[in-house]
Amino acid sequence: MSQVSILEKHRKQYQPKVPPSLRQGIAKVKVVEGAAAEPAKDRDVIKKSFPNTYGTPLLSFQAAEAAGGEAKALRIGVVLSGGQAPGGHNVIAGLFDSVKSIHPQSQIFGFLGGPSGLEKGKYETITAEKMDAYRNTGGFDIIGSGRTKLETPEQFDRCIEVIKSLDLNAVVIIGGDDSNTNAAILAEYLKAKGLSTSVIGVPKTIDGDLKNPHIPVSFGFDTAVKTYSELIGNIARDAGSAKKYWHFIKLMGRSASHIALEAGLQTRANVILISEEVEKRNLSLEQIVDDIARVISARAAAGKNYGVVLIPEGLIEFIPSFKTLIGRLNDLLAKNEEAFGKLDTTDAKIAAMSGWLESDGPTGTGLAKTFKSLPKTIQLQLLLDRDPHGNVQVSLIDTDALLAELVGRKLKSDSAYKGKFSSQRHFFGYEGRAAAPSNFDADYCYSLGCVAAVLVRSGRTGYMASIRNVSKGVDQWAAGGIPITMMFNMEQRHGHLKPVIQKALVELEGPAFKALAKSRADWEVQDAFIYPGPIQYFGPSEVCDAITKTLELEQG
Ligand code: FBP
Repeated sequence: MSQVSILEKHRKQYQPKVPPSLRQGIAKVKVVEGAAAEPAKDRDVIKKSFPNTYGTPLLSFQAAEAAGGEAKALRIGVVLSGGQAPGGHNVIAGLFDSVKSIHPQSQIFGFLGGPSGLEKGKYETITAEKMDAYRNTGGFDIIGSGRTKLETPEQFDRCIEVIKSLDLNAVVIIGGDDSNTNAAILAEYLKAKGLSTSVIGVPKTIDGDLKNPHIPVSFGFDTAVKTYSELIGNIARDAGSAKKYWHFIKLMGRSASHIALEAGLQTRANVILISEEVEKRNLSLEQIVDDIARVISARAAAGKNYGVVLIPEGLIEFIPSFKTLIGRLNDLLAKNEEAFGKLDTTDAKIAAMSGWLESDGPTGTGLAKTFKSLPKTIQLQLLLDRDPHGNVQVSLIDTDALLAELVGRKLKSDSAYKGKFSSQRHFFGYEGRAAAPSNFDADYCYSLGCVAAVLVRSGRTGYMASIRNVSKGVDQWAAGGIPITMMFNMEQRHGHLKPVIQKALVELEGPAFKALAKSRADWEVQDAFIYPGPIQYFGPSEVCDAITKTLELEQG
């Protein structure tokens, strides 16, 4: 990194705030053990799968009078896993500063390109100079990230070789629900093999779906959603100025609609779709289209041929008929992998899949009908490669274009509609994932890095770093560690029941969705837009340290 912007230059000087228990450095942290923690359900089967790491206590931290523990150097490997999320560099900075503060010979090894770096032993030692260049910056470019899934004994054995060759005290895995699930499996594996190396997870994902009573929010959500809300506000202003376009905006969030919900609350767009609601109400694509067309017609009747529609990225998988279709496509793609791989034209792929669906009996005929009714681009997008976790890559499906097209057709066929409909489409995702972290994420991430260091130092494994009370000022933040197995439940994955961290979807009975449901009708025809503006780093705390509406509503 040779050149930096003026903002980045100033931002590097920012010293993240940490909770009171961490303020005197990690040597002066007292780790207090609470009750043994167990998952809410499926206890027996999870206990059986994790005999060495199940039932460990909840941990909370207190500031100690004097330094405790041995002042020995720690050697820690760190992995950035999955999609970028603002603040990842600060997690490493918190870890780095903490371990150096207890012993100058401590070392942090950054595994390159995500979990595969750990498996292949590709790493870089993080120097003070390198660390300083990345403080309070967005992205994961300090060591890169990747989506390799570490889950087989062979992979774990290769990791063990690397862990032994570097003589690591710990591996810190910074990732989402799947990566933290695999962190717990690795922790169990290492213990079973007699290794004392800790494995600690850190909750990351802009999607906001790694949360529970102990993890109020995953890092990156705050910055990403503020970035999108700024852009949506700008678009709403443009729409209200030009008065000629309907903007269809797809927002990242592979499954859960937390981002769309928060951005909706922040900007008051005219239509805010929430995938979880679509599923609950068993809505079809036609009903969704009809509802958007209803709002467009009502605004046209009020002389407003413009507006903003927010669409969660994962919507398509939550429309019940599509969910079944995608599940069947996954099976058929896996079953016919070789034959499908040999097809070289789009038409051949679509035709082959339609045939396979049709040969599936009456259910298949219905699914084939839905598949054939879709525009070609969407058909092809549904057939694209799955990610290493078996997920459809929803970021590659143009749901915004699909809805704009179908709404356009619907309005054309409606003789009562007298307005003008012209659409613009947008996808906000990648522009938020590597944004410079807000104060909230800068502080939260740096603190999570310090928490991970405390957990390593106290010899814990299979824990996730946790900070609670984050809706209050940093002075009230409470740091600690949560056994990952307590977040588990059993789910079907690739045809097998597996222990995994439950993904936190939008709760329709939760305060954030209820706030949206209460007000959204008022935002349809009125121009009630709010323009949040850009993230601020310098200025009044009310502006710079603001938390998301979701956190405010959920945590009080
Ligand atoms: P994580 O779950 O790994 O944090 O990634 C989330 C995400 O940003 C989703 O919102 C999006 O669907 C996906 O990553 C895109 O993945 P990719 O970077 O592989 O295109």
